[in-house]
Amino acid sequence: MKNLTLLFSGLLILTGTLAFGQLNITAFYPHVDSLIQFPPPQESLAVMCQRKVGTLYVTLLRVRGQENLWIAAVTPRPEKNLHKKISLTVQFEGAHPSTGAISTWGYIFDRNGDGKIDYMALLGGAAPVKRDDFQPSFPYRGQPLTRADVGMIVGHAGLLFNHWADDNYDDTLDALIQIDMDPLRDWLQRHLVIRSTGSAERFDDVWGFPGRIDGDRDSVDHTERSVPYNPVGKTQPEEITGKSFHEKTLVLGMINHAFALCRLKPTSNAGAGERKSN
Ligand SMILES: [Ca+2]
Ligand SMILES: [Ca+2]
Repeated sequence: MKNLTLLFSGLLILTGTLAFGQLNITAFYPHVDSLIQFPPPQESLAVMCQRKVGTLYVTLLRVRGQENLWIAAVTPRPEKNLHKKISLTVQFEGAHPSTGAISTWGYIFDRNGDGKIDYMALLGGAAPVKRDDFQPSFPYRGQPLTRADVGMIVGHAGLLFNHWADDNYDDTLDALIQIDMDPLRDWLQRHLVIRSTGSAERFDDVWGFPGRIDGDRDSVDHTERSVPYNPVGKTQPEEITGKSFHEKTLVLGMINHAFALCRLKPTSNAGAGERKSN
């Protein structure tokens, strides 16, 4: 029972009590990426609970039929019908990929089954993703697009997520898989793996991957305390630092606090069926 059952036409199916504890960020990422590519039906989303945590509102949503699959949204105001306002698939404004009405949400996981979230795939934006068919002649940002170029954008567009993990389960994030855009075009170029495996806030494992995480690797210009990247939706590079990890650790804490306030647990007993909700 304690396993991750994968792959029914590429769909991720989560069953029973999860025992993901042995899976660090690079091992767990492909499963979450598969879920992102083949999300559950929008109508299976159900809001379980919403609580004010500090100055923000945390909403916990579950996917009906998948006991252990949770989504959290953090919003400045209490939101009704969040299951309709977040979109699990890419939307379009004209030919521009977009995230939908509420974009501050993510898939959340308790890999080691201790009742606390330790992995968050947080929505970063929407954009086309470079694949093998990407041509280097594709226009730069601001240049005119042909109808075929627009077709390429629409055909390759998807939701993009940054994956944050607490790989040693001490409630502090220590690993990240970050979106890194083409600096000259609004296309996803690659992801960056940024990990502190030893002392806190020193990035001692940093590399990039343009395709699959187990495929070719890129080197990444960085220091022990700062990793530059090209964010989605912006034209200037930014950097990942210890502060970035602190800020997202606060989000992780808020989500776990919301579970406690809601008297819910992200994990459930194997075979327990539909859990009581409050
Ligand atoms: Ca956990
Ligand atoms: Ca940690």
